Amino acid sequence: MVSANNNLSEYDHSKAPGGKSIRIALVVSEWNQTITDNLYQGARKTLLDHNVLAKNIVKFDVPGSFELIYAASRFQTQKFDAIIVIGCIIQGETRHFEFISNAVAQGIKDLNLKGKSPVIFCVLTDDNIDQSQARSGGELGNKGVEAAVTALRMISL
Ligand code: DLZ
Repeated sequence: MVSANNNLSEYDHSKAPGGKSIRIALVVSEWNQTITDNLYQGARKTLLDHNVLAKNIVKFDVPGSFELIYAASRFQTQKFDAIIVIGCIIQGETRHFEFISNAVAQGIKDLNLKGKSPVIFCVLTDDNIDQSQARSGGELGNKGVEAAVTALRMISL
């Protein structure tokens, strides 16, 4: 996770294998799109840097983070080595934040328990947009980069 104490955006490249045969699906939520697009760009560039072929990186947009679960489950039934779900949920005035955040985390965890292919959690859950910007290419790195590295490491399992 990106934090002041553990910023994986500055990672050891040798710990993340890559390869031309790897296929990865990136599912991207359109809510808070400037943030999710930065996360996506960070993830995509990192995969390319690790020799994943552009044609093997598939992007699919969904309306909001809640929809990441269903879309990821569909990609799990296809031949993808890993799926990265990208979203940004920002605290509002109602309890919607808790419902969406918990549902997405539980849903993605459930997909991972199926063991078909790893689903990497790249969903920011922040108090405000400043925190999201800091973690999507700002002073605390880019969680999309971390998600890509995590995907490559899990594929090598
Ligand atoms: C409805 C909603 C709200 C209030 N906030 C967010 C958010 O901050 N981030 C996000 O990704 N999605 C949000 N959504 C949309 C839900 O994820 C979902 O798309 C709708 O409830 C429709 O199922």
